[in-house]
Amino acid sequence: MKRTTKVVLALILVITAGISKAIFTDTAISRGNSIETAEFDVAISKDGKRFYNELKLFEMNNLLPGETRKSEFQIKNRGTVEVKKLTITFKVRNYEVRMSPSEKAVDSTPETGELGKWLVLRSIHVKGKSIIVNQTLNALNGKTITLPVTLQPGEIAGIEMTFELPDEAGNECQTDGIDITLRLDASQ
Ligand SMILES: [Ca+2]
Ligand SMILES: [Ca+2]
Repeated sequence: MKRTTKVVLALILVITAGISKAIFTDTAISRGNSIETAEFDVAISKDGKRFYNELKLFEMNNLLPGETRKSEFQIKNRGTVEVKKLTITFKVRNYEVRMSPSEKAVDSTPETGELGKWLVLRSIHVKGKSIIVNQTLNALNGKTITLPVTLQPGEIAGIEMTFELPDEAGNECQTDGIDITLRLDASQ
């Protein structure tokens, strides 16, 4: 009777020890943890093949009053997160290419171009949406327009801008030039 009790006790101890050992060794290991920030990177392209952080997109020559010209390019989200806000900011510089005889008669500022007073950005088309702008390039100088689109990582979207030199543009902007810098900003 006494032996039986001992055996029972011994068994209980063994079982208890076994459970304790199982709990102590049940360890999950997690090594090499790291936190890295997401990457925001948008790039532009003319042909949709190679994308650049900086790229000249267009050059329009011999523009005449009444003419409409389009500029098309592509933007790619090269980062690792969704771009939820995309803006385009304009910086405009007017210059005189030369003074034509008919221009001289009406333009008293040979150092400053007048094209930006007349040249109008009619609209921006992106991912099936049209943003009606209808502002002169001079009015757009320094302005930021939000494009109502999002870009998933790896996604490419085409952007088309329509410029128009209205019929009323006079001789003062003959042989004038305009230098447009577009900045695209992407954010969460
Ligand atoms: Ca001038
Ligand atoms: Ca001029």
